[in-house]
Amino acid sequence: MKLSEQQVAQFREDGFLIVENLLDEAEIEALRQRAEWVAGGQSPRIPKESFQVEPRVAQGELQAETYADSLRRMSHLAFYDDVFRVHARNPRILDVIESLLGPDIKLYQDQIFMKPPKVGSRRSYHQDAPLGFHIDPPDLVACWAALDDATEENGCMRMLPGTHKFGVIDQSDWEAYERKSLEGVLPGERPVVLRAGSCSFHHGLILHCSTPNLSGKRRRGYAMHYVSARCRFTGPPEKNDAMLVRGQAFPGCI
Ligand SMILES: O=C(O)CCC(=O)C(=O)O
Repeated sequence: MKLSEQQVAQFREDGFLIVENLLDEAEIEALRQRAEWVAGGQSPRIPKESFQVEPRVAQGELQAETYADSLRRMSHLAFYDDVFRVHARNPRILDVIESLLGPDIKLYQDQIFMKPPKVGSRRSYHQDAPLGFHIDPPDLVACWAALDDATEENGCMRMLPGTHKFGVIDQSDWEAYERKSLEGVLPGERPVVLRAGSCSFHHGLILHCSTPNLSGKRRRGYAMHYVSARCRFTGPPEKNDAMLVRGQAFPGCI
């Protein structure tokens, strides 16, 4: 399932790439059921810090029908739970990542963005790599797997192709993109519409956002942030719990 040269070239040009139907129905269903179980508070292993409630629910402005439908995201699941760990090591995903990052790969973090119906909020424009990843160089690629169909109505991600070539930009520039985006569709902006089971892969420096879920349908997406195991880790060593998922680790690196 390695990418073709053309797909790699497209990723290098645009900063993202869609691979349709990468996961089969059984894999998606196993992830959905496990996500439901975890969101229902039934896993004794996943700590409460892994759960983030939608801000407007937390502030009492909105109510969700269930706790699961109040959640914005659940993080670091593959580090505690076998079903998510199997997904993190899925050879079809890792083949794609290897085509983009090389043979030595670690999982840095993973998050299910729950985007519940009516309640799921916007994620403003940002780049991933500067958000506390502490790696040099920022060789980071995210695999975002659609657990439900992701549409413009239920708040799919939106990418600004080519912006990964800017390098790390100032957060005030992210905010400028965000302000303009709230006024209307930005020039070149592309909605990442995906059928459940399809995955998008995005570069750690591409500018992207996701819109609120205005629909009555869920939009869960499982984002795995992979890094090259050859990156230097620039944070405190005790914060480095990245998990080797393919190839080898190197001394002094993440
Ligand atoms: O799923 C979302 O709403 C946001 C995802 C995102 O920003 C990411 O995976 O980097």
